[in-house]
Amino acid sequence: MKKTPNLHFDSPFKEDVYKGLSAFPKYLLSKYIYDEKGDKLFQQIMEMPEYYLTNCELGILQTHTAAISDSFNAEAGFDLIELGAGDGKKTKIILKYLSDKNYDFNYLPVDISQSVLVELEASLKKELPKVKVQPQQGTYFKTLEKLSDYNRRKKVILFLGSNIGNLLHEKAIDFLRNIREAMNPEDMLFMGFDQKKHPQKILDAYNDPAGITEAFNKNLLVRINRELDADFDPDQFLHWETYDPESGTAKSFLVSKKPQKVFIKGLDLKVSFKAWESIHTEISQKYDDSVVKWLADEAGLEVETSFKDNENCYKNYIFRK
Ligand code: AVJ
Repeated sequence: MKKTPNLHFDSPFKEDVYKGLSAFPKYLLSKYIYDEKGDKLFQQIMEMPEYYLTNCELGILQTHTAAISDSFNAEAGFDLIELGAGDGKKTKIILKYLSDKNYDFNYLPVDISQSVLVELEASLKKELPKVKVQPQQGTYFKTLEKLSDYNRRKKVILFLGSNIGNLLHEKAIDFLRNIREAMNPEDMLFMGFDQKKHPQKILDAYNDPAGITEAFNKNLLVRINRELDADFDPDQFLHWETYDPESGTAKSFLVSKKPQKVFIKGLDLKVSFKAWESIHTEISQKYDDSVVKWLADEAGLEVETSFKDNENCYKNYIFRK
């Protein structure tokens, strides 16, 4: 193994890019796709006909609005905390129901991006003026920690969009354990998990002919060029998607079309690519009931119920401590 030089980085982005592109095989972390441009590309992905996840989950929330909301079982009043709220399109279905029924609750969207929260609050003020919104800018766990003291009200935590799918199982368990830590015995966790299905349908969702998913992945290179003064030529890489039906893992790569060298001035790093060498950029894990139950067991959580669409495309689970 090569010795890692004892370097000091002034940002996690720099350190992670350095590590990922010095490693073998090379990788970059998918969380860095989401700068302003990456957020826009993901919005476009959610509009694509091939990206079934959004509509499946929307359908589940529409079909089971009452059953889901009533299962929150919160006559006494509660805090609805959403991790990674985005534009709130899906959550608004639940918010409307709770608001129409005059449930006593606060909606606390948590996001790292202040501008996302400002927009969400403004749109809620217009569309659902009765809903009490308390935006929480920050990371998920810092915020959950802050909200986990015992004298607060019951918490219902939402984590939609199968966002957990970006984590390897081990990391997903850590994530669930952290949420569990923040939960009191009466609290609930409501989460979306994309399900195993026909491999072609999964591949198509991550391999659109218009090239939006390609641009989304290549945004990593564009961002490194801009923020770290590098000279990646995104056209010299192709986007490649795989799906392993055994593990349920969809995996994205950028593959170098030729031997090439890239210089990242901000890291003083020269990166060499052989022809057809890969950079792994993202995983999007697919699940079934037994895997979800195993993850929950490992994290000390219990599956209470689940809600699905007719085609078993996608499922939302309620967990308790
Ligand atoms: C936002 C992580 C749920 O993995 O399905 C969409 C991101 N990547 N198309 C996913 C994504 C490529 C998405 N998540």
